[in-house]
Amino acid sequence: MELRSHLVLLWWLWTNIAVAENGLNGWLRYASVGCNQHCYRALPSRVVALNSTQGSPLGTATEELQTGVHAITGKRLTITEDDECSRPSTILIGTVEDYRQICRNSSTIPALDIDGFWLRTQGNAVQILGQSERGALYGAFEYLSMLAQGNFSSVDYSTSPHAPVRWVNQWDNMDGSIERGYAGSSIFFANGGIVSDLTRAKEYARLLASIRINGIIVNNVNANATLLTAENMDGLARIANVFRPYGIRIGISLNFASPKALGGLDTYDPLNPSVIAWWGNITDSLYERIPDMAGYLVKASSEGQPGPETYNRSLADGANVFAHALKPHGGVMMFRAFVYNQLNESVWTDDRANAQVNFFKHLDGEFEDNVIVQIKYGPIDFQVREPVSPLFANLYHTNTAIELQVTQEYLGQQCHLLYLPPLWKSILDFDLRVDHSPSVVRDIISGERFDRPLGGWAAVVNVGTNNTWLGSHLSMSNLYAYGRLAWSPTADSVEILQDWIRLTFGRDQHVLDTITDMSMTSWPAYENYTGNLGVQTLTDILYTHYGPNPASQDNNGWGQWTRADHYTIGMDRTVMNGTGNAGQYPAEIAAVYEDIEKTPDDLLLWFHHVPYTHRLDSGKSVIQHFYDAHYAGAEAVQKFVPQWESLRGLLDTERYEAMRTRLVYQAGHSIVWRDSINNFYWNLSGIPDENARVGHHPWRVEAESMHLEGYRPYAVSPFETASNYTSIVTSTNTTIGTASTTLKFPSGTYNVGVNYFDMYGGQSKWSLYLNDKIVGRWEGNSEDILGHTPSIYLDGHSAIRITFPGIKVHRGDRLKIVGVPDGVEPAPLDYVVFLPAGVVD
Ligand code: GCW
Repeated sequence: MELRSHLVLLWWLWTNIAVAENGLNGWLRYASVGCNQHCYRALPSRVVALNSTQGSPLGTATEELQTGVHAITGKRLTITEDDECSRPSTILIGTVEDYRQICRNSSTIPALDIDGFWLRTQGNAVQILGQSERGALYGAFEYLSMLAQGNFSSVDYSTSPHAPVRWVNQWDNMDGSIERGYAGSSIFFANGGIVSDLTRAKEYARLLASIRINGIIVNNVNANATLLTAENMDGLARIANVFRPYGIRIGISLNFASPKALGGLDTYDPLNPSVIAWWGNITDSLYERIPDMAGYLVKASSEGQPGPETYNRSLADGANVFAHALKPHGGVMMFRAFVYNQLNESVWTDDRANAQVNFFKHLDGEFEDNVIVQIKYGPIDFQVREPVSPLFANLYHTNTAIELQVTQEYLGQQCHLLYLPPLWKSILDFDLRVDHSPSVVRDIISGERFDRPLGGWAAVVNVGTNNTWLGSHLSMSNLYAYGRLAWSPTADSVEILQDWIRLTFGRDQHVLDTITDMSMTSWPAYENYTGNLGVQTLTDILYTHYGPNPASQDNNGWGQWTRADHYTIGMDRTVMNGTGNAGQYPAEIAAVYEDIEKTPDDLLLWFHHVPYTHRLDSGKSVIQHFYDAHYAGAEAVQKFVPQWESLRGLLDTERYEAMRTRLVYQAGHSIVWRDSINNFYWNLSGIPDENARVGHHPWRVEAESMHLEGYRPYAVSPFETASNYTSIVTSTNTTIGTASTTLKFPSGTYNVGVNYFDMYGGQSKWSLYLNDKIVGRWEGNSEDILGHTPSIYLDGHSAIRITFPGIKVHRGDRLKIVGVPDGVEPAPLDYVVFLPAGVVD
C-alpha cells in the first residue's frame, strides 16, 4: 500500500474510533460542534490556573478544560504555570481566595456559598472562580457544557448549591454483585475486596463531578462487616484517591453489629464502652488512610439488619455512637429512616406508612448535629406514586436529607423508559404547611425551613461495569438530572433534560424534540400501565420487583397492602376510620388527605378504601379508570418505537440499536402489564370493561388452542400474567414442541406478535412458519440483553413479546411454531397476535 492509502486508512480509523459511541462517556462526550474560523478565533488560547497542583480539583479542571475545548472546538489550549492574572485570550481559573491574593482584585466578586462558583465569559476572556477548588471544577464543567451545546455567548453569573450534602449511594456488595443494580457487576468490589483496576471508578468520578456530586457511599446499606479489615480499608483509601481529584469524598455503609461480627467483642451495644472504643478506633484508622472521608451511612433495625433495639437502645443512641466517632474528623453520619416492622394485615390500623414517624418523631432533638436522617421520598418504598413522607414535617431539630432512587427498582429496572424528575418534583415541590407556614420539601432538606446547619440529598444510583453505566442509555438522563436538581431543585425538568440530550446525542432539533417527548410521556405512561390512583406499582414485591403481580402486595407482613377484595380496594389511612396516617401530616395537609372529596385522585387509594364503583373526579368509576388507564399507558409507549425509529441516521448505530431493542421490549411488556392488571381486577371484581376490551382479544390465537405435538398446556402463576391464564410448554425439557393451526383472519398484512416466556437459565429457540415457510426465528436470551433480575418461572417478569412486522397473511394459511427447549426453559409460548394496522393488543 502506498503511503497515501496508509494515511487515509489511519485517518479513517481515527475518525471512526473517535465517533464510536458506547455510552461510556455519558454526557461528557465533548463531540465536535464544528467550530469555524470565526468561532475558533473568538475562543481563549490558554488556561491560567491559580495555584494549581496536580491531583487537585483545580488540576483536574485544567486538564478537563484542555481536553474538552480541544475535542469540542479543535483548539488546543496551552497551560500557563505562572499565575499571571491579566493575559489576554485566557481562561483564568482558581479559587476566590487565590484570586484575591494573587490577582489583588476583590472588587466585583459575588458572594458564593460553599462549593459555589462564578463564571464570566467575555469574548476570549473567561474567568472561573470557585468558592473552593471544587467550585472551580464545577465552573469548568459548566463552561464546557456550554461549549458542547454550541453556546458561545457571553455570560456572567454566580451559582451556589441548594444544600451542602449531594451524595450518591451505591448498593454494591463485596462479592461484586449489586443489590438492585441492572448494569453488570460492581466497579468497586470483587471477591470480598476492592478491585485493583479502578479505571471505571475514575470515569464515574468524572461524571459525578460534572453534575456537582460531592460524596459517594461506595457499598451497600445491607453492609458487610468485613469491609473494615485492614486490607479492605487500604482498598477504600485507593478508591478515595481516585475520587479526590474530582472533589468527591467517599464514605461507607456500616454493619451495626461489626464490633461483634468482625471485632470479636461479645456485644454491639452502642452504649457499651468497649463498643464505643471499637468504633472510635475503626474511625481513626479510616481517617488515617482517608483524611477527608465524608462519613458513614447506616441502615439499622430494618429488614433483618442489626440495630440498637437488640440492647433496648434508641435509634438516636445507635446513630450517635458513629456521630461521636466521626465528629473530631468532620465526618457526617447519615442514618436511614427506612425502619419498619413486619405487620398484620388483619389489623385494620396496622400501617407501614406510619413507621417512620413512629420510630423517629419522639427522637427529634436527640441526634448529634453531624447526624442527618436520610428519608426516602415517600412513606413506603420508591413507588410510582407516593405522597411525601410525613417524617419531613415532623423533625424540627434534626438534619434531614431526601433519598431518591436513580436505579429503577420498582420502576422498570432500566428496561422501561422512565424520566424521573417529574416524579421527584411531585415530592420536592410539595408544601407540607408545617405550623401553617410555607414548608416546601426542598427547603426542609436544605435546612432552610427549620434553620438546620446540614442537610441535602442522596440518590441510590447503582451503576455497574456495563458501558452504559445504568443498563440503558436513556436512563442516564436521571443521573444527570439528579445532580442538577440537588444543586438547584427549582430547575425545570425539561430544560435539564434538553441539556442532557444535546450533550448526549447532539443538537439536532428532531432528536431533541423526540427524546423530550418520549421522556416527558414516560412517567404518566408507566403509572398508567402499572398501578394508578395511588395503589402503588403493583409489581411482585416478594420476588424481583419487576413485572406485574398485584396479589403479592397483600396477605403478608410487608405492609405494601392494597386491601383489595371482591368489592373494594385501597388503604384507609384516615384518622377517623383507618390507620391514622393522614394525621401524621400537618393540619392543613391532613385535612386534605382525611377527606375523600379533597384527596386528589392520584392518591385516592393511598388514603381511602373504596368500592370499585366509587366515582372519581373525572366521573369514571375506579375500576373503569383502571381499565382505561392501563390501555392508555400501554398505547402511549407503543409510540416510543416509531418515535425512536424516526431518529435512525441521526444517531450513531450502536446507541440507536441498543435503545431500539429496549423500547421494542418495553412496548411488548407494557401489554403484559396492561393485561395482567386488568385481568386480575376484572376477575376479582367481576365488573366488565365498559369498552369491552378486557378479556376480549379478537386478533389473538391462544397457544393452548392450537394443535400441539410435544407441547402441553400449562397453567401460569400468577394466572393473570398469561393470556387466557394458560401457556404451553414442551412436554419434557428435551422434547421439541410444535403448535399449529389454520388461520381464519381476513387476508391482509399484519404485524405478527408472539408472546412467550423468557426464563433465566435456558436459551430456548423458536421458529415461526406460515405454510411451512419460515417467517421469523428468535431465542430466549433476553436475560443477557436486558440486565434486569431475571425470573426462573413463567410469570409477569419473564413474559415477553417479539413482533414480526408487515407479514402477508391469507385466510386459511397454516401457522406453525416450533419450540426447542434449553436447560430449564421449556420453550414456553403464550399466544400469537395478528395486528392489523393501528390495532394495539
Ligand atoms: O427497596 C428496598 C429494596 C432493598 C433495599 C431496601 C433499602 C438495600 O428492595 O433491596 O435494600 O429497600 O432501601 O434498604
